[in-house]
Amino acid sequence: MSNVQRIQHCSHWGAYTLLVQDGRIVGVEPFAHDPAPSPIIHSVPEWANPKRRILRPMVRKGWLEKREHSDRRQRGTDKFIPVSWDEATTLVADEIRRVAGTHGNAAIFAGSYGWTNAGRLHHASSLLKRMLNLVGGFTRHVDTYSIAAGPVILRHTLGSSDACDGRANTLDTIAEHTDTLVVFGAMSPRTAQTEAGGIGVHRLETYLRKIAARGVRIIHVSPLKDDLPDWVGAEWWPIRPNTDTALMLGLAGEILHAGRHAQDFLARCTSGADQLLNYLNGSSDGIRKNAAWAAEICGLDAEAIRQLARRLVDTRSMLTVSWSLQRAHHGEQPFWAALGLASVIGQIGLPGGGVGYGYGSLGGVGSPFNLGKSPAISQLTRPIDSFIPVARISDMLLNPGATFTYEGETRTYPDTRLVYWAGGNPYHHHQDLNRLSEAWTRPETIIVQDPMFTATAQRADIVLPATTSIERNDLAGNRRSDFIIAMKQAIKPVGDSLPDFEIFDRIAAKLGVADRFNEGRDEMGWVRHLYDQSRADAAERLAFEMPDFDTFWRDGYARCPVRADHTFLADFRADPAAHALNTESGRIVLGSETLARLGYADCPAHPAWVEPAEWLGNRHDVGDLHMISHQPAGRLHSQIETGIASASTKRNGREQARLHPDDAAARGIRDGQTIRIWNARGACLATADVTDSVRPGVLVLPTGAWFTPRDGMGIEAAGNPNVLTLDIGTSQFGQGCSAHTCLVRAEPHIADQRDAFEEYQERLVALATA
Ligand SMILES: Nc1nc2c(c(=O)[nH]1)N[C@H]1C(S)=C(S)[C@@H](COP(=O)(O)OP(=O)(O)OC[C@H]3O[C@@H](n4cnc5c(=O)[nH]c(N)nc54)[C@H](O)[C@@H]3O)O[C@H]1N2
Ligand SMILES: Nc1nc2c(c(=O)[nH]1)N[C@H]1C(S)=C(S)[C@@H](COP(=O)(O)OP(=O)(O)OC[C@H]3O[C@@H](n4cnc5c(=O)[nH]c(N)nc54)[C@H](O)[C@@H]3O)O[C@H]1N2
Ligand SMILES: [Mo]
Repeated sequence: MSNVQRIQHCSHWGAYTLLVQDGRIVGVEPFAHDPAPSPIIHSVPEWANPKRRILRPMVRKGWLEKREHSDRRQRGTDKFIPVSWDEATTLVADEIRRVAGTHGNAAIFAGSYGWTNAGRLHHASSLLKRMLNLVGGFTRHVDTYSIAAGPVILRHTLGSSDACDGRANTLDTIAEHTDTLVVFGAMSPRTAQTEAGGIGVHRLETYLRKIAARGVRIIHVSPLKDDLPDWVGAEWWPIRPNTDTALMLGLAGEILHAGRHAQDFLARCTSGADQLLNYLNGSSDGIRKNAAWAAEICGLDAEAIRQLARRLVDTRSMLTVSWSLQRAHHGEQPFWAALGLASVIGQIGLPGGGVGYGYGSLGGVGSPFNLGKSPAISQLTRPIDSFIPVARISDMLLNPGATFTYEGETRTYPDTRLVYWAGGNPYHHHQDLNRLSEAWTRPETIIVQDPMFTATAQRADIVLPATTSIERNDLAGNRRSDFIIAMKQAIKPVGDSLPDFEIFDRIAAKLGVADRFNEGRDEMGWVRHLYDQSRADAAERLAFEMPDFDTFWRDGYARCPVRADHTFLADFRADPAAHALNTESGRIVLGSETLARLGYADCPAHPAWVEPAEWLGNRHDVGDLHMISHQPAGRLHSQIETGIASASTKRNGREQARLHPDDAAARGIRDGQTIRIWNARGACLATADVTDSVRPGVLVLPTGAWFTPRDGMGIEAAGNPNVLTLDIGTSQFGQGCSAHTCLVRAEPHIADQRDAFEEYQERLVALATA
C-alpha cells in the first residue's frame, strides 16, 4: 500500500501500530516485542465510528431551562440541546462555583472512578482532580472496584498492599522453584490481556508454559474450568462460589491437626497466631476446621483436601489468589485466610513459596516490575479530606449525612449536589443498577465527559465530548510494565470532540486557574515533561539510562528499569525484627487487636468463615444459580463494546451466559436460546451457552454489555449483569464491592430476537436529535 502511515500507539490491552491512509485506519499490527498480543487491538478502529460517539457538547433540555431546579427524573429521557464549547465550559465553571459557594466543595463528587484511556497525560479523572484541587477540592473515593477489601485487610495484616499490587513473588521464581501451585480463582490470559496504563509485553502464557513444562502439580480451585488454560494440565476443583475461605481454613486445620504446622515461623514472624489456631482446632467455637468441614461447605471431596494438606507441607508450595475472590461479600476473608494458611505452611519468604494475589488479574502482575517512576500528571495537593469507599456511591447519593465505617473509622456521607464523571462508566461498573438509577436522581447536576455516548452520558445534564486516545498525543506506562510507550495521534478528532487536557484547561481558564493547571505547557510539552521526569528518576535513583525524549518518540518505546526474580518477604523471614512490617506487631497479623477492639461480626479478629449474604449453601432455594459476573474476554469492561473483538464473543446480538447442561435441562433451556436471568433486583436477557466447563449451580455472565433497559418492562436487553448484582459493602471494615456474591434464576425467554445494539442505538438517536 502506498502512502500508508505507521503510527505507534498503546491502550490498556497493549501496544500496537495503527496503519493510517487518507486519515482513516486501514489496519492494526501488534507490537513487535509482544509474544501474546491481545485481539482487542483490532477493535480500536471502532473508536472512529461517529455513530457511537458524542459529537458535540450538549445540555439536557430540562436542565438548560431550570438548572438545579430541573426534574431530575427526566435524565435519560429528555432531549439534549447542542451548545458551543464556550457555552458548555461556562456552564460547567459556573456550576462548580455555585455548588462550592453555596454548599461547600465536599458537595462536589469527583471520585470519577474509571479506567479512561492508557495515556498518562490525558488521564481524565486525574485531570479532573487536578483542576478541582485548584478551586477548593471535592469528595473523592478510596480503593478501586478491582481491589478494596483485599488491600484494606492486607495493609492491617501484612503492613502494605504490595502482595496484591504485583510485588509478591514474581512468576519467574514460581516457574523455577514451586512444586505445588494452588490457584484460587484464575490465572488467565483472558484477564491478563489488560493492564492499567498499558502493557508492552504479555508474559503470563510464557510463565504458565514454563510452569507446565517443569511438571509443577497445579490445583485449580474455581467454579469455572477455563480460568486456567487447558494446556497447563491442572487438576480442576470446581468449588462452590464464595466458599474458598472455608477450603483454606480446612487445609490449615488439617495441617495443624497433623502437627505439621510451622511452629517456628508462626512464633518468629506472626502475631495473634493462637487465635487462629484455637479457631482451627475448634476450642474457640466448638467446630473443628478440617477437610470434612470444608468439603461440606465448598462442595469438594474431603479426601482430596486431606491429601493436598499433606502435599502443601511436604513440597515447596505456593498459593495464588485472584482479585475476584475479594470482590465478594466478606472478601477480606479469603485474602487473610490465604495468608493464614501460608503462615501455617511456613514457606513465606522462601523462593517459590508463600502466597501472592492477583496473578494474571492484570497483565503485569507477576511479571518483572518497574522500579522507576511511572509517568503521571500530578493531581496537586488536596485542600479538603472528604471521601467515600469507591463502591459506596449509591449509599452516598441516597443517604446524605448518614454515617459509614471504613478501616475502623466512622465518617459521614457528604450532601452531593454536583457529580462530575470523566473517564468512567458507573452504568457499567456499579452493582444493582436499578438502585443506582434511583440514587442518580438525587444530585442537582451531573456532568459526564467521555468520547462515547455511554449509558452514563445519556443520563447526564451536561455532556462533554472527549477525543479518544488515537486523536491526540500521549504516553503509556505503569508500575507493572517494563516499557513506556508512545501514544501518537493517528486521526483527527471525531466531531467537535477535544482532548481531555484541553477541555479541563478551558474550564480552568473560566475558573481563573489555567496558569496553575497547565504550568505553561501544551500537549507535547507535557508528554515530554512526563517522560523526562521518569528518565531523570531512572538515572538518578537507579543509574539506569533511558533514551532521550526525541529518541523515545521516534522509536515509539523505551525500556524501564525492572526487578525480576523477586521473592516476597525474603528479608523479613531472615530477620523479622530488622525488617519489621508496618502492622500493629511489626509481624504478620493472624489475630488482630484492632479488629478485636472493633468487634465487627462481618470482619472478625482472625481469618474466619463467615457466610456470605447470598450463596449456594444451606439457605438457598432450589432453582437459584450463583452468578459470576467476571471480566469480558473481548473487551475492557464496557470499552469498545461494539468492536470486532467484543462482537465475536456474542451470540444473537447479546452477551452469552454460561450454565451447566444439568441446570439448563432442569429449566428447559437449550444452547443458543435467549434466556431471562432475574432476581428481586432486576432482570436481563442473554444467550444461553450450555457447557460443562462451569460447576453445576453456577451461571457465568461477563460484565460490560452496554446498559439497554427496556422502558417500563424492567428488563435489560443486552445482558448487563449489574442489574442483578448486590450493592453491599464487603464488610464494615473494607467496604469493597460485592459483585461476585449474587443469586439469580434463569428461564427461556420466548420473545423477539432483536439485536441489543440496535435497541441501544435507537435510544442514542432519540436523545440526540434535538
Ligand atoms: N458485576 C461486576 N461489576 C464489576 C466488576 C465485576 O467483576 N463484576 N468489576 C469491576 C472492576 S474490577 C472495574 S475496574 C470496573 C470498571 O469500570 P469502569 O472503569 O468504569 O469501566 P470502563 O468501561 O473501562 O469505563 C471507562 C470509560 O472511560 C471512557 N474513556 C475511554 N477513554 C477515554 C478518554 O480518553 N477520556 C475520557 N474522558 N473517557 C474515556 C470509556 O468510553 C468508558 O466509558 O467495573 C467493576 N464492575
Ligand atoms: N479482557 C479483559 N481483561 C481484564 C478486564 C476486562 O474488562 N477485560 N478487566 C481488568 C480489571 S479492571 C481487573 S480488576 C481484573 C480482574 O481480575 P479478576 O478479578 O482475576 O477477574 P474476574 O474475571 O473477575 O475473575 C476471575 C475468575 O475468578 C473466578 N471466581 C469468581 N468468584 C470466585 C470464587 O468465589 N471462588 C473462586 N475460587 N473463584 C471465583 C471466576 O470463575 C472468574 O472467572 O481483570 C482485568 N482484565
Ligand atoms: Mo478492575
